[in-house]
Amino acid sequence: MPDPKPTTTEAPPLPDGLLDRLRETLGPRGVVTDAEALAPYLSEWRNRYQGRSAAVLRPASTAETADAVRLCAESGVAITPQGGNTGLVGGAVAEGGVIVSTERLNRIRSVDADTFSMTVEAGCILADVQAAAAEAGRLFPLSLGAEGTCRIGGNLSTNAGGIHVLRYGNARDLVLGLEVVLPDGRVWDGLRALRKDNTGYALKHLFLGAEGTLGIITAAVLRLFPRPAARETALCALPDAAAAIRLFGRCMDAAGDVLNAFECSNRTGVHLAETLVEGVTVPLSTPSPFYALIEFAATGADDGGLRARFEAVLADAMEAGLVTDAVLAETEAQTAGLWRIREGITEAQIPAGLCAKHDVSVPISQIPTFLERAEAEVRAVDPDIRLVAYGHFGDGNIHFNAVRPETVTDEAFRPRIPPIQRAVHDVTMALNGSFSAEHGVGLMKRGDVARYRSAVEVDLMRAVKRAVDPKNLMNPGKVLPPE
Ligand code: FAD
Ligand code: S2G
Ligand code: ZN
Repeated sequence: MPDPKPTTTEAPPLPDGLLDRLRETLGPRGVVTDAEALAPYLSEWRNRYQGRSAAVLRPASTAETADAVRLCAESGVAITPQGGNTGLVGGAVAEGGVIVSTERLNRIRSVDADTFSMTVEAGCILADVQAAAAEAGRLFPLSLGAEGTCRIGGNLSTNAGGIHVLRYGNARDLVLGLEVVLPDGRVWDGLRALRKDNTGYALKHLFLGAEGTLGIITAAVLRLFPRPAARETALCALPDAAAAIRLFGRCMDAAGDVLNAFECSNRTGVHLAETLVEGVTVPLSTPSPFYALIEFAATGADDGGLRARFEAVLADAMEAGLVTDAVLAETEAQTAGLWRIREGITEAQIPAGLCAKHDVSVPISQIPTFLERAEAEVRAVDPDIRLVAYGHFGDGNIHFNAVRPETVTDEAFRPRIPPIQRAVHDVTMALNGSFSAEHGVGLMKRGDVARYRSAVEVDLMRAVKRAVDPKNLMNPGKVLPPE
């Protein structure tokens, strides 16, 4: 359960003289203290937390970032790194100190098509990185609902997932090199575009997924891939989750080399999208208990073979009773319409009302068991909950969101969230799963780290934190449970 919002947005004052020194270093555009200008940096996507900070620093280069961090470290002032502020676990919520926004670190430094790599600064918006790769005839495959706002430093720092993990891996799998400003202001330049480099500890992996608690990522060398020439997308109606898992197996067997996405949803998820979000239309004749949105994509000349392969897989699956209806998009507009349904499920949760959200993963074969057990636990707390179960089933990742009943207010529902989350995470962990598949820990899931990660794991993480950030100034209070 997120920590209660502080009653005041009053930020603790900064030590005398620090702001003047920061303004000298960063220039007038580099330091924001005006309350109105500060507001967007202190809000949080789901409005669950209220940030408090006296200033946002906006360095325009790695050197400026290093100088700012050094000045803060000398004054013992905590730093909250912030990218697009789309994180969903409160990781970018400042609790005092300063915020360092990467928004002005937004240059695409270079694209090396022959090496299948590009070097970008941390403040580049994900959609801009995708576009720059496409311009060079390459693909940067990280893709998620917030891609128009989130920034690549935040993506790497949360080890973001999204819809193509199945084929290309998480954010951490897409990084060749990193540049990081350490908590004492030193710069680690690890910007190497090498796929093979066994020269000591894999330092980049300390910072990938560290949620800003070990340093500020200022640039990265990203892996690029061949751009698919052919892409086919289908929406399938299924009888249940078990059919989805068997269909996934068939897609992997028949077309594992081109399977680009395998997203699922129960009926409630699609129904809420259809009824609450503009522009969502489900082009199937009757509502279905379960749905799969599947994408094939192939590089090389598009001779129609990809579509034929997809049609054969779907026909066999219908024959076997795994798919009861399906639509294979004929045009780009129809493809976009199918993906609009998927995005709409996420968007629908805001107008639908307060919900107990879960971003869990289990071994793929355990998804039906998870859904059954977790639903039983949730219904025991409140039988009328609207249960949305959707997401990246191809990765074993379920966004299992228990939305308040229409007859219950947000306020009346709020106290039911902790027992629901505890029960759902207990079911997840009993199936050898993860209580945070892709969004990270932030502020929100520190209690789960204490409850479910072993003492050895927590000790090891504390040892790393103490070694890299001995003053505990880099995003303090995030990821690790209070000692
Ligand atoms: P922020 O929110 O600004 O920060 C996130 C964390 O990273 C914080 O701890 C912050 O301190 C740290 N950080 C930010 N920049 C840096 C830096 N340069 N160096 C070090 N630390 C830094 N996430 C998924 O994984 N998969 C999804 O499918 C997905 N879908 C989403 C859909 C929507 C509509 C929304 C709103 C969010 C979604 N998210 C998803 C969550 C979120 O978009 C990701 O966590 C994203 O990677 C956060 O990027 P950001 O730039 O907004 O980071
Ligand atoms: C997604 C985002 C938010 C949610 O859309 O895949 O990661 O509903 C999610 O938890
Ligand atoms: Zn997701």
